[in-house]
Amino acid sequence: MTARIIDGTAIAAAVRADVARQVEAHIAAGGRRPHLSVILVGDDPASHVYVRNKGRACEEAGMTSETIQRPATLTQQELLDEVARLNADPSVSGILVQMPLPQHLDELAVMSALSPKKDVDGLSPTSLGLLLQGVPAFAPATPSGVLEMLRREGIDPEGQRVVIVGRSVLVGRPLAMLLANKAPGANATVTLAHTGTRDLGAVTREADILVAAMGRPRAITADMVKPGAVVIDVGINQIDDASRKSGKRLVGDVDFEGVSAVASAITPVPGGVGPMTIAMLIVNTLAAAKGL
Ligand code: L34
Repeated sequence: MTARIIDGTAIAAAVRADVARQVEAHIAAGGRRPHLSVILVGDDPASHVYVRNKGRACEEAGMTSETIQRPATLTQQELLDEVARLNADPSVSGILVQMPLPQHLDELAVMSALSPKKDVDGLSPTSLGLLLQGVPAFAPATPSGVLEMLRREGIDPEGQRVVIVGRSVLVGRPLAMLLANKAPGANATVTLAHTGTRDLGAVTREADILVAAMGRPRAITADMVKPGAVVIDVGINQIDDASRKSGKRLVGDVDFEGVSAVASAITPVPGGVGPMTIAMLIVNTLAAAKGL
């Protein structure tokens, strides 16, 4: 079998086009133009690329955005003050603090400081708590991007066995909650595996839908995948590649070449889940502007 490639770039473009239409309708109805404020601390090159892509997606969807860049030497108090200022600014619809933060900053304290009404990233304890309760609030962008991608591809997780490898707060944990929800496009039987799982291959081979999100380059190999499974690769890892001009290239947590020969459908890296993350961020930003 040769897997169908799920085109995240195209699906994300369709989502963003839908948002752009809804933004114009919202403004035509007298609403305020949505505005996203992104806080970017330090000079991690990958974070700069992602944040630039987020700003561009806002503009293309008819939203405004600003990136507040601060040096890695920023203090915890300065960061909390910045968040408080944005919380209080009525022209700001949504706030995102790009992760990871430099070591000396407390990510949980920062996420806790976000107004739940502006937490378009869905990472505050309130948003994550509501997600655990099964109450609709802002869901984190990468997990909701995975669900939206499956929905638009006609892959229904209902009743299926989903194995997620990776338990991060950004992806694995919230994705497990979303997929286990008794809701259309979810209602799956979810296993949350991780780097401590004994005989990981035996667990992943149970999956009808396998999600790789543990941040280990090409760790999911063909022998770990049930023939015909759908494979969603959330990983983004930079590896050395002497054949490239840059000397580097991006790979996922899945060995794409090998697994493509076994799976029925697979997401590529780049061009898979990454663009969906950005598309769902602007979905959430519009919802925040509407006061949802
Ligand atoms: N607060 N921090 C917060 N929210 C998030 O949702 C994120 N994430 C993750 C890292 N930190 C965060 C992102 O924005 C990962 N992430 C993200 C966003 C976009 C892309 C990748 C990761 C993306 O656009 N990926 C492109 C390739 C980009 C490149 O050339 O490097 C892709 O096609 O996969």
